[in-house]
Amino acid sequence: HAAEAHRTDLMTITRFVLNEQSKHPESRGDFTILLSHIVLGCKFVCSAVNKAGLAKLFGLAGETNVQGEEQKKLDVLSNEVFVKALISSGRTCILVSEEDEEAIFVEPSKRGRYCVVFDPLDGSSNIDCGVSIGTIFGIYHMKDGHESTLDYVLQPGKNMLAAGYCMYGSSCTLVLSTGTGVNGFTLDPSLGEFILTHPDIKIPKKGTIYSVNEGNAKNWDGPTAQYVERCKFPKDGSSPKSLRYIGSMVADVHRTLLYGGIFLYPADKRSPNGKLRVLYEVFPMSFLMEQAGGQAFTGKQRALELVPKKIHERSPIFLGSYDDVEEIKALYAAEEKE
Ligand code: P6P
Repeated sequence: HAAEAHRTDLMTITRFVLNEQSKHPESRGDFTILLSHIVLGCKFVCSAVNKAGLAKLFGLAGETNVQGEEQKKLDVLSNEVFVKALISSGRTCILVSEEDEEAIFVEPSKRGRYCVVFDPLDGSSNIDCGVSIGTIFGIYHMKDGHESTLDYVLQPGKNMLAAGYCMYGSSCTLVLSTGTGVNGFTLDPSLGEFILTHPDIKIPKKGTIYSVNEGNAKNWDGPTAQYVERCKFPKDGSSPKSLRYIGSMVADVHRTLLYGGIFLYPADKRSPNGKLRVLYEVFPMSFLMEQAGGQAFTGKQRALELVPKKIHERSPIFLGSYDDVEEIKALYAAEEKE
């Protein structure tokens, strides 16, 4: 009967968010409306990404498609979809996108109380070889009645109300936290609905996988080099960790969240702040990791304590299983003392 009940009692992401909303009687449902527009964007990008390969096959891509229209690059298309969906929700005031140099200030008639920071299609360089890619987003709440200024998005990640990602891979999976744990939803294309498939995700306390681009090893600082060395040649006689690196953040983080282990994008001599962007890569993934019982560290501090000064600022990041991140924190602390 339980299986039967499960099949007929479909917990869609919309129902799930409404349940969450009912815990806040004062809520006017604005957040639910905002999320439903983000979900709409994810559904659209999912279908566009899945068709992209096909388009390439029939040579529709390149410059023009059969209608003779300019074939937009997927990340540009995805960005337009999310910007339009977020503005049309009437619940946003500032948008920061990886694709736009400047922040978007929503016109007063459509302005709401939320600021959304997002990477519409992270890892898009991987599309042509079929590697999973994704949308990453974070949501800040803006105090009522203030003029929209950049200060509302240059906040530490711990002030985020919600964060999540949608991974476009063998299935379309949306992982979301609104501050009370992490839940995963899988798109059922026949229903066009995201169904709760991973309730209350908790990351294993310690993992057996490390995930880093070993090609940058020459440029790593001491603690990172030491940590990776330990992963490969453990001193305590334990077995070496496995290396898994996809090179698409959403895919690497999703595997880390479900299987455990640590994902590293360290600083190196060429890029002292690493490569990943604070607002719409580091913060949302760090928020999710902490909500799932893991942690996230920049090499200097808890990632969510960082206060960005610029909207496209970068930071080194070490995130994943609590104990694994604890180990690299100790190495950085020891270097601090020297
Ligand atoms: P590297 C993809 O380009 C991306 O922004 C992230 O999705 C990914 O984690 C990282 O860069 C990979 O960078 O230098 O290892 O190729």
